[in-house]
Amino acid sequence: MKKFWLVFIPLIVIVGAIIGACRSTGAGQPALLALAQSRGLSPEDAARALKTFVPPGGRDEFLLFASGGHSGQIHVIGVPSMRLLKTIAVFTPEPWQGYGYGADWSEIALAGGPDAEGNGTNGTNGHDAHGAAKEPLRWGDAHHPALSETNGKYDGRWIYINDRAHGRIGMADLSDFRTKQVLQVPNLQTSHGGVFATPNTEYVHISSKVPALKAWNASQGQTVTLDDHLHKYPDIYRGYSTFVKIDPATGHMLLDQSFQIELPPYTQDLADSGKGASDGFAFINSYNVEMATGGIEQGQPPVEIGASKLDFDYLHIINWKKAEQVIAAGKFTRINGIRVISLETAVAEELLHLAPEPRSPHGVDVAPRGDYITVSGKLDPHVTVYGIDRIKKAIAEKIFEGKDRYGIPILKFDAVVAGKVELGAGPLHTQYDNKGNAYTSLYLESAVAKWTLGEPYNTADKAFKLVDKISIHYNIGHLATAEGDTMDPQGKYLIAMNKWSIDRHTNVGPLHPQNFQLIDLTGPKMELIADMPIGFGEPHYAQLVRASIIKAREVYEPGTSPTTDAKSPTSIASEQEARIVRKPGRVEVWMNVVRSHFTPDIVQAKVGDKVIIHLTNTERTPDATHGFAIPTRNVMLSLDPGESTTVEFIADKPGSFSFYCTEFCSALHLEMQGWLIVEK
Ligand code: RUQ
Ligand code: CUA
Repeated sequence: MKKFWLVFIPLIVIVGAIIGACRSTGAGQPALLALAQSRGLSPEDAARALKTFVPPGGRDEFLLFASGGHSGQIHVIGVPSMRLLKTIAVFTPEPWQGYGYGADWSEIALAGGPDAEGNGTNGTNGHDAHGAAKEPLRWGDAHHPALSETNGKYDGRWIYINDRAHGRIGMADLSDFRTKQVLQVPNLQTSHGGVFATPNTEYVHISSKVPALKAWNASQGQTVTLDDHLHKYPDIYRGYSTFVKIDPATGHMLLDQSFQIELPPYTQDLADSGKGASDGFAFINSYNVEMATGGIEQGQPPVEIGASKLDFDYLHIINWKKAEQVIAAGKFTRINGIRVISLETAVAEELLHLAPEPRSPHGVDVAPRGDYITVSGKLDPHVTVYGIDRIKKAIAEKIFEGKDRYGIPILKFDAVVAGKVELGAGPLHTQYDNKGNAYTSLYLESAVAKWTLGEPYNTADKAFKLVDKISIHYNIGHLATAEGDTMDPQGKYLIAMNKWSIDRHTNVGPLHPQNFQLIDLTGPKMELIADMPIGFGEPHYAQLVRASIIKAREVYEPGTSPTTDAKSPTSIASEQEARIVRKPGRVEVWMNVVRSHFTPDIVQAKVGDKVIIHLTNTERTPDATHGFAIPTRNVMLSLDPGESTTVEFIADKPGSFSFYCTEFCSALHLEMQGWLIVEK
């Protein structure tokens, strides 16, 4: 311990000198020293504290948009302080924001989002090509967030995330951090590959994970048997790569302008977008090219064994710009409401190729200039780096080593691989920095490996080379470096997203939090500087963006509907416009919401009446959010300043129900209440 302090004293002197120079009232050096000692902090700990500390009222330099896993949400975390700033509800109800508790904007989002006219739903959710319920789903497994991009860089406008469980994509607008649309992508049951945005957010890509029954539509009387599953698997299942068209003005997903490419029923895994040198391409990993069906009781091996028989799986290389032309030429079939390019057409038009990749790969991650594509081995200690120049050449010169059973040409492995690097056990995902380095998570080894991309990036190095490694705690999945999957990585920080925390935090019961770890990339060696327990679901991927790129509004323009981001026709401008209109079987209310009362504050209805309440928060003050909650029913709204929202329900039971504002909005917040009186 003594030695520590010998090292530490000079540091304290420097820190103290800086503080002393900047502030006349700064803590003295002995006080700082005593403080660190009294808290049992080592010199390294004290330095880490200084690296991550954001003073009261200060701002973080970066924002981490992290998937919430089966919480169905996106979590927004300040970096380097690792403070949670916001949760965006996407696939699951969230009462604070009134998401999924009666507010029209959230019900519209959960039900598919507004149609082209900006109102109602497009009815795509609850469509039941796979037998899904008509009632909107109330859960999802949020995996891979994708911020929208312009010229291959984050533009801070929208964020998309896939639902691993259902093949859905949620879209949130970063002007108000609210979900606007949840789209069930047809023909997908599950999803993993993506989402990613193409370099100008022309499309957001999502592909199936476990293949789904081909052109399946249970409502058309199709059936399937166990025998089909076990013996006709290669014929009856298909994967799909989906390019979901994005409206360049609103960020909404436009199903009628989207398309799919039919894929073999391998299990398509992670995917990434080409950019720069590889713009126009998409890359998807796969496993289970063996097409193992499972069925332990039927004498089949479990999938984990059946899917690992062969030494190679296939990297799928898709030329989506070519696919666009094929669609424009009308060479598609519409299946369950989306245009689909068949496998035969994809092969004939030469827009789909395979390249062997070492068995059971996981992540595929395109380098900043788009020249290299890194594939992680999962069961192989190497990452394999493919060169886009080599891929293009092999395609042009038809350097094939054969075809798969569906006739898709397989590019020769040696012709397309630019190099391999041995990193350690269980490589999963790779991100990049601004100095020509790549960072790969090692699941089995619980470590992050730093390696160089070689000459085109960093003239000091001629080859792909492992240069540093750091242990993490424990079992890292994804990792995120600052803008590390864009054409403009920022370096500086890396967040390790760890699946297990074991002994890192106070025991709060057998379900331990996940563990995010912040790693400083600025020194010659990577340094772990903070832990952040994550006590909700299992996060997957995250993206780290400069906070200055996100421009959220402070308040809404008066009367704004969060669905359309325009003035709602049912909004009111002031208390004077508040009113109740009664018709047989129906009560319609235009309610003003302001500190500290609702107008009207008594709503009278008869049992069986349909009650429609249009609420407008007519405040202009930031933070003057009001809630509107009615006990005994699922009505729980939140109205931000300027917002207008509608809620509808049937007054199905008699009684007097006291509704109230759920936000402590003023000194007389408790008085902000009213009654719904339902007469017999
Ligand atoms: S992956 S299990 Cu993002 Cu490593 Cu989903
Ligand atoms: Cu409004 Cu409390």
